[in-house]
Amino acid sequence: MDSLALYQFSTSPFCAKVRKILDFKGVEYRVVEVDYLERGELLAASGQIMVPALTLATGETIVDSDRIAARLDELYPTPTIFPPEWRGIHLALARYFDTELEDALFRAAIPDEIAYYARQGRDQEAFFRLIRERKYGAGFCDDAILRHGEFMAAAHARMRPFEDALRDRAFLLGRIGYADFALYGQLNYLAIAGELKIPAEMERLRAFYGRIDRIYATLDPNA
Ligand SMILES: N[C@@H](CCC(=O)N[C@@H](CS)C(=O)NCC(=O)O)C(=O)O
Repeated sequence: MDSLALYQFSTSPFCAKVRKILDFKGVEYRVVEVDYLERGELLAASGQIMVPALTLATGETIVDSDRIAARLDELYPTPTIFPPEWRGIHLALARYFDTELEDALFRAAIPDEIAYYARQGRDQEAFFRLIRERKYGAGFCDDAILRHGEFMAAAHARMRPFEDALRDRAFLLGRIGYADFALYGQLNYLAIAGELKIPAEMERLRAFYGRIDRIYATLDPNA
């Protein structure tokens, strides 16, 4: 049986979420890092150009992190990411992270994401800017660089309730589940530069991020 293949951009919060769910379930997979400019293999596998896309052992490829997560939980039910009775709450919280929190963190991370793509090449950076500016308007990226402090403060305000909620628990709803993986994925925006930029005073969120980040290490015999 072929191992699974995860098509990803390593900076993508939705891909980080799926990676950690696979790690949590102990499922073997290979990562296909998709070049921002050259998406032919992704297109051939999935019929579209967005990540994450996951090719299953059957050869079927699914897209969209919510759909991938639901399918993985059916195929590999233990350990579950949807604790009994809590599925709806996990999905609702994850929806908040993947929309409202994503919007704030994505803006705050623009300088780091541009620097990341600039390291891949000038064409990659230019294409990244083009895609963003087509969606958000001309000058969006340079404006986000200028307003970085303001955007970071707005992101911190959206993170604060979750820092508070982790006061006496390791995971958001007690037992680990889908919402935790979604929050981890979005916090990944603050790790694009290679250092963790969750502010030092949000020590519970920093510990939470590390707790989920290390799931891989505990499963990898070579780690
Ligand atoms: N709702 C989708 C969102 C996926 C998404 O927005 N993917 C982004 C990367 S984070 C993408 O592929 N964007 C295409 C591009 O930047 O050209 C999911 O949950 O998987």
